[in-house]
Amino acid sequence: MTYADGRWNRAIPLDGIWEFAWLGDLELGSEAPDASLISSVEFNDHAIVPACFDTMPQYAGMRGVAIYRRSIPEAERGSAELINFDGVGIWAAIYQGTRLLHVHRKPYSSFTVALDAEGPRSITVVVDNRFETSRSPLQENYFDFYAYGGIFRPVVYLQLPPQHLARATVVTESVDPAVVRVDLATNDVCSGPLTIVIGGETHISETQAELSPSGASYRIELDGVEPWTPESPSLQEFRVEFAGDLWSDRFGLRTVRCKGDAILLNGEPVTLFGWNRHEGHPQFGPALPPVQMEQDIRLMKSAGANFVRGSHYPQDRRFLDLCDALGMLVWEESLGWQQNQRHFDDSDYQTLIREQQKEMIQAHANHPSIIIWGFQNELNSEVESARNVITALAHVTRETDPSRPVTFATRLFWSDVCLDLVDVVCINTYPGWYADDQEEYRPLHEVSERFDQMLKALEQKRLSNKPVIVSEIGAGAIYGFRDPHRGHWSEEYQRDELIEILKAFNERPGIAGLALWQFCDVRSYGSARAMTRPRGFNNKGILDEYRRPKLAWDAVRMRRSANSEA
Ligand code: ADA
Repeated sequence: MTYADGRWNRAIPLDGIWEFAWLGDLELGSEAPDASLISSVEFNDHAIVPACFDTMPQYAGMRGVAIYRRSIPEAERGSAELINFDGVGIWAAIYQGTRLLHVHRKPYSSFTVALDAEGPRSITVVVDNRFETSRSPLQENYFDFYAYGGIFRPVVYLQLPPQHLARATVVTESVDPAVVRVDLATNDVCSGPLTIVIGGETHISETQAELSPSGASYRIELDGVEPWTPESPSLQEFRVEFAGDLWSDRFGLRTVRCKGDAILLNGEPVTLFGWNRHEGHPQFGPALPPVQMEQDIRLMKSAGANFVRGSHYPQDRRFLDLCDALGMLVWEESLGWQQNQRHFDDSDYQTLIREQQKEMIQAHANHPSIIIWGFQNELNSEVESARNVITALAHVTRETDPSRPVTFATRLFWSDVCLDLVDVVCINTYPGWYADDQEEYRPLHEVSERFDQMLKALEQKRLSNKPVIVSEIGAGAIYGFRDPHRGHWSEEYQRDELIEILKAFNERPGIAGLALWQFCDVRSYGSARAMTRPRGFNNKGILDEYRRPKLAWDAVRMRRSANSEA
């Protein structure tokens, strides 16, 4: 659960320059460092938060332990003090002074720690970016995206009444008539006056309401509220005042449902087109400046996109805010990449991914841009045991938020045994790149053939009654490598393949969505696996890592903008 959303009126940012020390290959074992180690650290340097320590020139590419420290504001007596971290990787231990408050094992998850009012006014964070499956099993070395270390998303300090709102979520029940449900939960059983204000109008006013951690719901009919759409992303302000506490946030009036093979946005079928996007930049890793996030969204929109898949982890809340404001539909998913039986049998891992899924949904439920919840990209879903994993995750997802469809992306459309368990069938496929025929030069004909095979497989599996998204497809190209032979890695081949992909998609209107792989090049494996990744980057970006367009960009832009105008 995150307390920072809706708390901007009471949040004090802790971003800026923190004290820092590099502890390198310090042995951590299975426990967080004890007080004596924390108190003996000599903070001999400084580091920026939010940022990745392994993008600092002297630690670039290194794995090990880093430690951060800074002071925290003074509190009024009797208040609850919390610190929210929006994203830290890979493993972290949080201390007030030298007292351990929390061990964090879920990279990219937002989490909140409670402070001790009597404790010292400083916070210390130990961060380890080494791969260690017993301490930090969610992110592994074999993933095809670089695992950065550091406090790479914002940190905020909050001072709240001791009994306070823990969540305030607005769910659209219907767009016309406009009806929403406001779900409230507190940290503790608590009673007091309650007011719910939407768009400046007071809708609920009770002199003595009782709220608890298990929650209460209020149904509210609204008048004259514009629905949220990508074309007209109209946001509504809401405010909840309860027993001296205040929560203010935004929501959008919009519904999303699956009906047959269509995805309905506000009751109308929507065709999704856009990109998979990693939070990545060669100099900042995932700690992108917000202006880069904004540019990314504007770039995608300029090329005709209405959709982005936040591959492959919970997103930075500022990116989601921007998607809300600029009108971009989002698929958000918890962290996962090609998990297999080893992970299915690991109860610690299974608990952590379910927690991350639930926390991601609770933290981001008010973002109208999010229309799909996903998890476990390309897990080994051809084995029966994967069904348990997906059933459990789909259950957590639907229980936490029944208002959005659920999915996972498969790469095994013929042999997959789990697709019936989710609402949207999502297929990652690389015809013409990871080609069927490894001997053929420029096997571009595989693209339309693969689309047909996919649809045939779904028909045979009796899945044609679900919406289908081609959730990854693309080809690699090295920026600037132009070649008259137009073969693999040339910008020409990527462009030719992208043209085939768009053609195949346009010719099959029954496919509900297409997410190209990928928006821009991103740093990949930090191991010898990089052999298959020239420069150590996944080069399937249609922009390079600095967002410079490859040849394919204009080809996509011209075809898709023309298509959206048609
Ligand atoms: C998979 C995976 C992506 C990326 C892609 C590729 O489909 O989901 O994260 O690794 O392959 O580039 O090969």
